[in-house]
Amino acid sequence: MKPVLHSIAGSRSFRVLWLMHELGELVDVVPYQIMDGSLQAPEFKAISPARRVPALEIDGRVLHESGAIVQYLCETRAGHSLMPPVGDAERAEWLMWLHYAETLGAGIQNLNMQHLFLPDPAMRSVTVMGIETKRLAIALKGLEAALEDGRAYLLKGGFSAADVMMGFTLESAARYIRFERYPNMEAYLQRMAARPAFGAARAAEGPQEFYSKDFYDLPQQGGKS
Ligand SMILES: N[C@@H](CCC(=O)N[C@@H](CS)C(=O)NCC(=O)O)C(=O)O
Repeated sequence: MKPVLHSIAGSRSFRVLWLMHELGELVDVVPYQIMDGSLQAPEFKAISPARRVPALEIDGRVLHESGAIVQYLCETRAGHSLMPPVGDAERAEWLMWLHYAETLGAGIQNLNMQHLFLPDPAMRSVTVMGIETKRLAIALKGLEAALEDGRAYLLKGGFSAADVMMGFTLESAARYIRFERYPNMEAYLQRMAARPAFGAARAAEGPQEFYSKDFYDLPQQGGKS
């Protein structure tokens, strides 16, 4: 049976979809939306207790947490070089970047809540938005510094699933942080987006529906962004 990915276009589920395209593994996509209540359906709760995407039905089990799914796919699929094996010199670094993508993801999620999902702009805290933007910029600076030595991917050994975790995340980060200040990261992101599997996964997931602007400036205190 083909795996089934519970997905929101433009969300972390893209990591799984992209990785499955890198692996050449077919998958059916069940689409959801953040604001239409579909994540609150009882059937979905049984699949994802936090009512988040991605969730993946595969190999007779149901998995949630994008990082865990990415690692599971790397561990259970053969014939790829997307994960350094246990004992490899780059294994620890691979794990570190895999999870660093979620440090960025948490910051982006907080900004999404403030900029996009609060029902009334008066509910926003411009102070919190400013702090979260700064914290995201600091975490991105760490990535920019790591790419300073000219490496094309997170690991010197080449493209890996850590890049899949990070590549999607950087696309979302660019809605809140101007990448002109981060030339290494900008080139890295373009390198990710040029991969055939990235393009194929993007076509398979369809258009995202929650960002309506390319870039979201911090609002003025009491104003709109
Ligand atoms: N750490 C989890 C986070 C999952 C997550 O928060 N997904 C978001 C989409 S990117 C979601 O489903 N949000 C729906 C909500 O918060 O109601 C993962 O990496 O899978």
